[in-house]
Amino acid sequence: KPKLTDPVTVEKGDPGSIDSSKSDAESVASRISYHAEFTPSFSPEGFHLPKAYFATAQSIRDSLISNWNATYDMYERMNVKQAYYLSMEFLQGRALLNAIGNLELTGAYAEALTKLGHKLEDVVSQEPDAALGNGGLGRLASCFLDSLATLNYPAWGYGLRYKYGLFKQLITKEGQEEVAENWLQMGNPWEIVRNDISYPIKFYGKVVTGSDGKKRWIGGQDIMAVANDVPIPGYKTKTTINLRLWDTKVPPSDFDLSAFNSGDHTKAIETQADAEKICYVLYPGDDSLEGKTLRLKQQYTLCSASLQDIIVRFEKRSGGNVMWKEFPEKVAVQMNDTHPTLCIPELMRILMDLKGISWKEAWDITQRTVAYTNHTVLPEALEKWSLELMQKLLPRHIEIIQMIDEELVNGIVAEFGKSDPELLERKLNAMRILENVELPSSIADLFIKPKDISALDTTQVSNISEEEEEQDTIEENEKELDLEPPKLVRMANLCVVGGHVVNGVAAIHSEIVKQDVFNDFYQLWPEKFQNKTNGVTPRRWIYYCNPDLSKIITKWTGGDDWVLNTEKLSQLRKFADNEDLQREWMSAKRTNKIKAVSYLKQKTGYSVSPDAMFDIQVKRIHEYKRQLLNILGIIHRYKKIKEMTATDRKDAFTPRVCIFGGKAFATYAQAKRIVKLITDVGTTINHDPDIGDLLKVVFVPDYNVSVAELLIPASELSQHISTAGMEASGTSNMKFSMNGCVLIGTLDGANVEIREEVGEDNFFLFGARAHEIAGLRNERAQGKYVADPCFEEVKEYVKSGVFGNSYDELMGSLEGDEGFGRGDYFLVGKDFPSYIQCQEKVDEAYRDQKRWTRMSILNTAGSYKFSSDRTIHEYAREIWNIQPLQLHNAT
Ligand code: B1N
Repeated sequence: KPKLTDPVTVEKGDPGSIDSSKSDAESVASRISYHAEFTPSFSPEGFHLPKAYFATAQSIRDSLISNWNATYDMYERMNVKQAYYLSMEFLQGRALLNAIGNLELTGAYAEALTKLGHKLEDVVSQEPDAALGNGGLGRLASCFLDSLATLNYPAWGYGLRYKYGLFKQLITKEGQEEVAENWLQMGNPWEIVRNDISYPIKFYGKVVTGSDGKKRWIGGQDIMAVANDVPIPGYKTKTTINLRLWDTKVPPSDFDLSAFNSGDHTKAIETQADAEKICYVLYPGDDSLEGKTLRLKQQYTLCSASLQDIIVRFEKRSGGNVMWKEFPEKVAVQMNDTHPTLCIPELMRILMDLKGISWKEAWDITQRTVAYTNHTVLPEALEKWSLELMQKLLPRHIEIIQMIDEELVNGIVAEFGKSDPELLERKLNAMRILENVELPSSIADLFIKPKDISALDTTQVSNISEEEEEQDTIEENEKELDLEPPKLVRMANLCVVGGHVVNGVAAIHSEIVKQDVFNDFYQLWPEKFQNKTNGVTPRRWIYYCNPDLSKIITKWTGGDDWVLNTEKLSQLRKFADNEDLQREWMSAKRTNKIKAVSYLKQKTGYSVSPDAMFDIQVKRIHEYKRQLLNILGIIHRYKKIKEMTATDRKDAFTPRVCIFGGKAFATYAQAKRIVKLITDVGTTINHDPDIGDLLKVVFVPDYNVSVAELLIPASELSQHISTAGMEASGTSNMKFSMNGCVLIGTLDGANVEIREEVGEDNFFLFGARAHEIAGLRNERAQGKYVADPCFEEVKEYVKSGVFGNSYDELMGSLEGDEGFGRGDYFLVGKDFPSYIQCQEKVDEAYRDQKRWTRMSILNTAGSYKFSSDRTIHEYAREIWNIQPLQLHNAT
């Protein structure tokens, strides 16, 4: 590979050559050379790969900017309704190949770069991943942008421009280590800073009431949010939408020159650092007060800057005649989970305090504008903010939230009446936005606690049980120690109350949202609740990442229009047993496996055989996703192999390469132990001479979008094995299925719908069902659970120290409630026997390669529903009410 110093020379760039309308290789080469010379990010000599990447990106950026401008002009002219997707995360990955492909310039660029001494694939792999997200939620936002642009919907994304994205993961002998990911170090050719688009953002301060009765929020800390635009090109369309990312700065007047001049340099730059650090890192750990404040500042910055921007645009497009009640006819705001909940009180504040609109009208506008997507039912992930912290940081917003809560309380009382105080109390506890906050006294008087009765009526005292007495003492002690339960703001409840639609992200998840998490709200407002099953973009997740398979699909479905109309994929069904297709299909998979083999060798040092089955589980490491079940299954397999003679082994087991990848949250100790166990098991098994190619275990470090693009096409079996009811949807399951990979999984999230589409025979199902989980946990807690002997054996094996001595805590969590025991909350032991049995069926199916290839083809054929194009059409029609609007390609 050329190094930075290799002097590949190019002809001088010609300023006259940057006309981006010509798409022949010669013109493209000339534009690249021009940028190498005139938009320097590097010193003038040489045309090494990093420079080639920059010049190439800059040349394509020119085309994107002119399409972006044309798209924006059209929206301005037509004044159409626009949707805005607000998200704290966008997991964009690389942009270059996608942009070149969407503009249909792949051939010209490949040829141009060859002329200039490089290969297109080497150039595109220079790009660092834009990892402004943690996992599925952020990647979904990016898939949505791709579909919005491709389908010509007038829509934008709004997010934050984090300086450091998701950390880089190193795998050492100690397990996972985190290193800062400085993705902007070499500059980012895809962002266009808009120094003329910035908005003031305020924190702290106080609220005063003016003589006109109007509330004003004054004092405190003032910063600026500055727009950075990332153009998002649609596929085979001129439409280029916008991802606007906010960066934070101090207002220009805030630099303390006198402090600097008098030698206090630190003080002078302090205010600057204080503003800039808001956008330093994605999701800073929030277990310290400082961390919490920073995260809340991030959320507010996103909401306030985006809404100010949206409102300025609305006012401008209204000309001199602003009709606020028409705002929801021009603007739809989608909140990606609860992280942008502050949109609700912020929109209320702007409308009332700055635009002089009444509470009633502002509330009506707000409700009709915003909608909320729920992405998780895990109680610990449902955001609650300390009321005290919010009161300090956002005093006006808390007043508004208190008003909303009060109106809600009145509404609940009106709905359920006061005749059944117990029912009313239950409803209020479930639905209120504020938690542990007193009710207005007119309502609070209805609920007299038993304790209070005892104080009034001494004859009742003897009826109080010992337990109750104990509880009373605890409560009294807490009061004495001032340990009142913390006052909290429940963001999800605020979203449900403040938005006009609440949606889950897969059919089963949306049912859980209705029947369980928000059941009281569902009973009150059933019409608010919807399902929008997630999807992924077929451009990135088949067409660009799997060119060999794409060619085959194009050939057998009679054209490449499946890239836009994935329904066409279902035509593959009728050829599932065709020998020619099967041969081509297997050969494409093998090519992809061979690429992965060399990547694995380079990243982990392990050599694996492309003849073995590639069995992959890649996703964030979390106990509910049960990477532990997978690795314990592997250990079971290893033990069984060891117990057999060399010939028996070969007959009993299908050779497998078990690949893991994924990051554990830096402070999630149990997840980190799982990573360590996987790598330790790999060290033992991969060096065991008895095993050879029959079993290999590899942990791929630093899993990200680009690694996924390499591994998914190479995968044959993929694991989606969460405890039923806990994975809201999953989206990698869709990507694997599209790429002809067979799934093993539980009836959870989108697995349910994937299995329906690809057919039961083409999905390996095991494990307990969602409705059984609570009962199973109860049984366990009551000691009624009968342990599976194989599972106990595997646990003991790990505890015996074969893979190292640090696993007492991890294995202990799978046991009762003593010591490290956590009662196996995720039911790994319960599902273990059915998982092992199911894996035996997988082995058997794989031995018959014709049968397996048929299953593989039927997975791709059945995956058409999981295109994010389908999902976006549903959001557009059923939530946002927006229409496509297309530029003529000739303009
Ligand atoms: O959102 C994805 C789903 O496919 C996954 O099943 C779901 O787990 C994921 C707090 C989250 N839910 N909640 C989050 C992310 C960041 C954070 O700070 C919660 N991510 C999901 C897309 O629908």
